[in-house]
Formats: sequence, C-alpha cells, structure tokens
Amino acid sequence: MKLLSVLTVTLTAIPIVTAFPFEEFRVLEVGEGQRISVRESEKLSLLQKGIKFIDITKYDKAEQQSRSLFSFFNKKAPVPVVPVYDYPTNVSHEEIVKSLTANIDKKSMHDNLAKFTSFYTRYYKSETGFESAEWLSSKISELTSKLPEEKYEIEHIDHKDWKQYSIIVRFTGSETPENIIVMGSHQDSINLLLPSILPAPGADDNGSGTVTNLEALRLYVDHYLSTGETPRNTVEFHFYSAEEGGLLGSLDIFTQYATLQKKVVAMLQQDMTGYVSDPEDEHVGVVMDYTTSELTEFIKLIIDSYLDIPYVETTCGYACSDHGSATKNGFPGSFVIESEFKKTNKYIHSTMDTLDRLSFEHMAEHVKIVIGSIIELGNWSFE
Ligand SMILES: *[C@@H]1O[C@H](CO)[C@@H](O)[C@H](O)[C@H]1NC(C)=O
Ligand SMILES: *[C@@H]1O[C@H](CO)[C@@H](O)[C@H](O)[C@H]1NC(C)=O
Ligand SMILES: CC(=O)N[C@H]1CO[C@H](CO)[C@@H](O)[C@@H]1O
Ligand SMILES: [Zn+2]
Repeated sequence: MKLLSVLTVTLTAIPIVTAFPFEEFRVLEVGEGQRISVRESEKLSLLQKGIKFIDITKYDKAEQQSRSLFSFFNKKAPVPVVPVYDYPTNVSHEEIVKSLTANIDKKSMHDNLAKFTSFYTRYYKSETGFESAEWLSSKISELTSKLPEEKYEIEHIDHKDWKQYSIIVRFTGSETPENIIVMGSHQDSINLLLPSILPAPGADDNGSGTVTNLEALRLYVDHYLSTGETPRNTVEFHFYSAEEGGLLGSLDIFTQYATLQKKVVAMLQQDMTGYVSDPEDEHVGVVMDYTTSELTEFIKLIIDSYLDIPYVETTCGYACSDHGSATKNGFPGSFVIESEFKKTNKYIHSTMDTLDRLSFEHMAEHVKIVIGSIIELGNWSFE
C-alpha cells in the first residue's frame, strides 16, 4: 500500500520533534515488524496522511521487561496457544440461518445508528466517547435482559489510559468452551482534523459495524429464547474502544487473551458496513491482506451461501482494523468491508460521515455474514 512510500525510512525509531516536548513517545507498528517512534500528537498527522498503525507502546515495554525477567531467571516465556480449527467447507444449517436472517430488523438498526451518531463525537478520549459507551452498554443489557443469568456474561474492559471502555458479551460454549469465536467491531469515531474539538458522527466508520453486530446479537438472543439451543463453542461479541488510536482497545483484549492462553479459533471484524458507491454493482469486500486465509475461505463460503450480493476480493493495508490485533496475537482473523476498498465511503473521519449516506439493506447483508458464521462455526447442539 501507499503507506510505505510515505515512510521511506528504515525500521529504526525516528523521533519527530514537535511543539510538545513533554509528550511521551509512542511506539507504532506500521507494517509487519516495522516500528517507528513518534509523539502522541504525531499519530494524528500519520492518520491524516492515511497511514494506519498498531500502537504497541504498552506491550513493547511489557515485552522488554518480561524478556529480561525471564532471561534473569533463565526461564522460557509462556508459549501462546496456536489455534487449529477445521472450518466447514460446506454449509449445513441453511434453514436456521435463513429463518434467523429473515427477521433482520432494518428499522431497529436505523434507530440504533441514529442514536449512536447523535453523540457529538465518539472519540475515545472524549467525554461523549465515554457516554456513547454507556449507551451501548445499556443497549446490550436491554437486548440480553430476557436471557437466564447463567447463559451469558457482559464484561467491561477498562483501558486505564482513557475513559471509553470496550465491551464483551460472552456466551460460554456448552461442551468445547475453549474454542472461542469472536465477532468484533469498534465503537469509537474520529474527526481527523481536530479530534478533541470537531464533531465526528462516525455513522459508517465505524458505527455501522457496531450496529451490525448489535442486530446479530439481538437475533442470537431471539434464537435462544425460542429454541433453547446453544453452541458447543464459545461465542463472543466484542465492541472495541479506541480503534482510531491505533487498535488500542482490541490490542488490550487480544494480548490479554494470548497471555491467558485462550484459544480464539475465529475472529471476524465488522467495520464500515453501510456504504454503497454504485447500486448497480453492490457487493461486499473480502479483505485478503493481513487476514488468515483458511478462515477467509470459510467466510467466502458464508457469503456465497447466504447473501444476496457477491463478494470482491480486496486489500486494505496493515493495521486496517481490529482484526489486526487478533492476528498479531496469533489468532485467525478476517475482515469483510462494505465494498472493494477503493469504492468505500469517502466521507469517513469527517463531519460528513452521516446516516443519510448509508444503506440499511447493505448493512443487513453484513448481518447475514455474522449470523451465518456463528451458526456454521458454533458447533451447535442441533448438529
Ligand atoms: C460440498 O458441496 C459441494 C458443492 O457444493 C459438493 O460437491 C460436495 O459433495 C459437498 N460435500 C459434502 C461433504 O457435503
Ligand atoms: C463438534 O462437537 C462434536 C461433539 O463434541 C465433536 O465431536 C466435533 O469434533 C466438533 N467439531 C468441531 C469442528 O470442533
Ligand atoms: C478498516 C476500515 O476501512 N475501517 C475504517 C475504520 O477505521 C479506520 C480509521 O482509522 C479507517 O481508516 C477505516 O477506513
Ligand atoms: Zn475507523
């Protein structure tokens, strides 16, 4: 991608002198194994140039400390679990998936997104970014309130350095709970001009991903309430904070999962799911770079089997969205975006990323990917 030509530098740290000498340096990964060091305020200029990154500052420090600690005690660091999973090569639950997706409620998706974009900005460091997390949390509680208490868990991940927390909804598997399937999206938005001052409705980027997963969660709960069926594998919905700060929220979560030797067998990210540039050529974009090919092949199968529109293969660069935090920790990650990358929404990261530019029909297609993946990967009790 273009980003590397902008950074014509070697992999050594390049300190950039700024007007804020008191700011701490951040370590950013801008490509696999490519690290640079910049001050906090420089992150914004990188994003303005279209350069995405994983902000690994915290883990870089921790890694160095633990390495010296382990070598001091002459011990080996714990080895992360490498997930092995046989993804289905054929779908086998057409009836269930189709009956569930027939109930996708576009009106409710619209209303949720209208509420979500009404926050002035969902910038992760802002007060309204915290308030939007509170709203999302109450929405999730409302959606899950009819479930028996022992059937689910809601976890708030407090990131310490900023206020907007991430949220995990967990349905622990009945027989093989160690196999974890993650449906991810990020809740924050950003205005790249002046993030702390200007509004960022962030309808498509990436409120649409959040609303896509909320609707899938609603259908999942409905399915349980009407059938009592549960998957043998664990299913989790993740709503990450601070994607726009360099995948900070998801990195906290997946690093912790790796440390706890959890086994995520599939992670699917929803981020920008609502924009259609050419209605004559409506499709979804299956991201082929920095994703896991076996899982991606399975996702293509889901699209072919359950969507009304086709997919186009596309690329979107390093650290493109939160699946990057999963793959960085050795977990299989995949990403389906609203279209081929070059045809994606041009209004993101500005005041113009608004609801009226989005298609709820298109978002509903993304919900089908989420539901299809959960049903086909969950290894349900009805099998
Ligand atoms: C899977 O589907 C393909 C074509 O759709 C079919 O030829 C094949 O027999 C199926 N395999 C199984 C194991 O059902
Ligand atoms: C699904 O669960 C059954 C019963 O526990 C097990 O035999 C099978 O291997 C599981 N399938 C996968 C793909 O893990
Ligand atoms: C990956 C993707 O397309 N999603 C958007 C969500 O957030 C980032 C912001 O950093 C955008 O660059 C992406 O385009
Ligand atoms: Zn974004």
